[in-house]
Amino acid sequence: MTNPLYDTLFGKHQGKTTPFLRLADGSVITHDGFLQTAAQYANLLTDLGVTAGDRIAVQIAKSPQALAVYAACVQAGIIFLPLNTAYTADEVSYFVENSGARVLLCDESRAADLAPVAQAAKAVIETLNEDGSGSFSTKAVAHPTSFATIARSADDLAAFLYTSGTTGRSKGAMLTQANLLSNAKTLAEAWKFTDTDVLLHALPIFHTHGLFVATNITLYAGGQMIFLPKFDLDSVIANLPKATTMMGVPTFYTRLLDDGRFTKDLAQHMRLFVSGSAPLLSETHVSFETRTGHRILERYGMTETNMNTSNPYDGERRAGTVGFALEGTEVKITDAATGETLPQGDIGQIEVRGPNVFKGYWQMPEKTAEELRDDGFFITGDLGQFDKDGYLQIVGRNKDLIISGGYNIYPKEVELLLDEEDGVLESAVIGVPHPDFGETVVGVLVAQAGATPDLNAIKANMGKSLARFKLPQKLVILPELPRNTMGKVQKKALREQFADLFTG
Ligand code: MLC
Ligand code: AMP
Repeated sequence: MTNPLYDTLFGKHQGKTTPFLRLADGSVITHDGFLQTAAQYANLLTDLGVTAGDRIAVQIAKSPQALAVYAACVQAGIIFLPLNTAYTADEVSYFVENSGARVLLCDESRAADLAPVAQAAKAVIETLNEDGSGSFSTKAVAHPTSFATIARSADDLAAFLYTSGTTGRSKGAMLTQANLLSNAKTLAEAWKFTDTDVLLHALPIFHTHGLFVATNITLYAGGQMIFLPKFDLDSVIANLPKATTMMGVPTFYTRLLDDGRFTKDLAQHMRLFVSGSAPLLSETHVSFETRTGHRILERYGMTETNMNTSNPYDGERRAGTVGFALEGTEVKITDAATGETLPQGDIGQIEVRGPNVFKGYWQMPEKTAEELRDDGFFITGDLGQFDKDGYLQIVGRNKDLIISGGYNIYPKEVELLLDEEDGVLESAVIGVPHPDFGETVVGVLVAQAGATPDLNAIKANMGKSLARFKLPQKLVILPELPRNTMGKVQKKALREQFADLFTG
């Protein structure tokens, strides 16, 4: 194969006039139509001077054209760097600079804001809007609808996905063609995807879940996707009867269960519901089965590793667990201090190894060495245990991380900004239970002597540089932060103190 990822996911569909994407307005994009757009984009990118191994940063709304940019990158050997649309110019600036992206693709409405970012990083800026318009597509139509696929090997890089670090600096996880391909094949087989499947796709496509899990599996199997711009309850309920499978974060499933229109009849013909990216509460699992007769299949993964474990397709899908290691992937529970494997039943850090595990963090050899062992095991930062039947349970995190509605927030990044605010002496940012998002962000402040910090002004100011989903939903002032004898802030005590803030 000249380009394993392109040939396996995209190339094999060339010439097929069967549907690939079904849009909310009822229109259909065929496999071949999609690939022709992708080829025009690949030609345009080449014209812009982007060559194999270069990066392009992409902060655009979900659309068929946005997905075609991913396909174009794979075909041209360009490293695809998708970014959350909620990121501010400050945040985007870091990713563009750090990755050395040659092109920054954004929505027209953001172009004025992001032009200085692109200029500072010597990147070309182009626009692509949700409706497919923009400077990028206008230029692309003049290009041929075929492109000579650039040869790549399985070990070549296909994508950078940035994941925040405990120190506040984001790390670019380097994913190879083999990482993505092995996971697509393993998951498609484990979950029995075929070309008759129609996946209801309501996830964003700038993260592993919506981009690699949902999309790559569908492409691998040759199925179709009902491609919705975002998770909108009315739209999901209207489209569910046309689908066979759905993937989502737990918030998708709790929102569906909160709606009376979501009935057994509506879900009757569905083959599979998959949940991941955040813990699915056992009670959600049980309520879902009671309402629909379906047991949600929960799996476990992360940006650096794609998917690691899954509950079985056939056999018991056990609530509160993420199942077994996927084919070809090893999972072990180790002692954080010694790295030794622990006996069954003990709680320890989860480590994984396999063809799905990334190559390292872009230009961060020390960070890579801290988390990726020489023998190939990746230290996930999650804590878990195997139950007596070998199902993996995730019991907590060894990393200071909040997961809200499936988005990750690293407290350190928020604390650094909070500490800069007027009248703030110090701060601690914690995650507390939230009925919709699972967890949400709370900022605990200590005021400088004699100061009375203006909490509304602080929130407004932080919103200028921080994506809205990372902003504390509540700020509280305490006389001091609880600390242990070593002086370390006791976040556990704070989490307990504020546990009922949104659920009480
Ligand atoms: C939106 N908002 C959130 C939020 N999403 N706040 C906290 N957490 C979130 N996840 C805020 C917005 O900033 C806005 O705030 C308000 O909520 C309304 O925005 P919205 O866009 O209308 O929200 P909504 O459409 O309801 O989005 C919620 C959601 C979405 C759950 C549907 O967040 C979502 O699609 N999440 C999926 C994330 C995902 O794909 N994760 C996979 C990561 S990969 P304001 O202040 O402006 O009103 C990974 C690996 C793996 O983890 O294992 O899969
Ligand atoms: P990300 O860095 O966005 O890829 O997020 C990965 C993290 O999400 C993992 O390290 C876990 O902490 C969490 N995660 C993913 N899937 C699950 C799951 N099924 N249950 C609990 N946590 C999960």
